[in-house]
Amino acid sequence: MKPDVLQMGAYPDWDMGPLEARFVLHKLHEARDPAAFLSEVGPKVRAIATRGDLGASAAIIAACPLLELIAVNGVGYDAVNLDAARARGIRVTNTPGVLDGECADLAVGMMIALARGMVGGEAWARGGDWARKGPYPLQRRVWGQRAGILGLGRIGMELGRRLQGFGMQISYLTRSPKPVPWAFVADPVELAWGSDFLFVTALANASTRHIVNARVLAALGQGMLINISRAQNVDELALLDALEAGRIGGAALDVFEGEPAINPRFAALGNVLLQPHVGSATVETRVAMGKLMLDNLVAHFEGRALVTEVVF
Ligand code: 8YV
Repeated sequence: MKPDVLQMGAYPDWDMGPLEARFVLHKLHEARDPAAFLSEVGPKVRAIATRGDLGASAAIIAACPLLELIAVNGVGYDAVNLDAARARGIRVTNTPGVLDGECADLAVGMMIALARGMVGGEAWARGGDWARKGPYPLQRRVWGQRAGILGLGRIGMELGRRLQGFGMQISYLTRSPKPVPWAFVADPVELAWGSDFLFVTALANASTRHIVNARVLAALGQGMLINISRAQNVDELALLDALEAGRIGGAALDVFEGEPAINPRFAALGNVLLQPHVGSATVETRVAMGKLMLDNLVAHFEGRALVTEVVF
């Protein structure tokens, strides 16, 4: 008999065939009345298949008394209520390793696009009145500048390697120094103080909540912030205040509080580059993420070791 799995959100088409071949999927995201749907299917659910952005709340976990596994299609598991999972011995898997290069690429692209004003430059060239307007305003240099990486996990490492190619002077903050040729800094304010570009790549948990706060932004000054991690790592209201007042050089953001409904104050700003949470969003990487989530689900129900279990 196929195990019953609660599906929290949509997956690409290529994931659905293999998932449906092995599991009975209950699609919460397609339910007209999610609460009624959950009370009907919850009692038979043995696994939850979710995404980094959707996770699994305490209420969802409580609605599934037979739950054994929460499989996240995503590296971030901050939206999974780990306390609720721990209390019932429910295991959690994620998809680390297969999206590092993608997220690092996006961070580099965002840095260059923001610093060089590429979005405005595109409109300048496309708009038809370049001849009348004259040369595009001068922008900011990237190569050789100082980069700070807040969170030197797998994605932060990939990012650092790329930034080396731009001859940047790299500092990083992480729990303890790592064997890398970059400068370890223990304090986020100090990291921001020494950065022209401050990248946030840390996983999100209670200890990193608002790690980029008003003081860090003040230390960054006319430097630029690039966040490809989770919105909660940045005090978004402090960031909006700093951007509106021109107190920081700019921000490139892939993640937002309450996304996909983002604070409308962002749309009015000229010193930001906004992306719709697309760090891992390439065909190649999403194929690999889908396969890794499936491999974890299958391993669990075949009684084999999980491929990428979250230890919490
Ligand atoms: C997406 C992500 O949110 O990996 C993560 O943590 O944030 C993303 O890749 C999503 O989980 C993709 O399915």
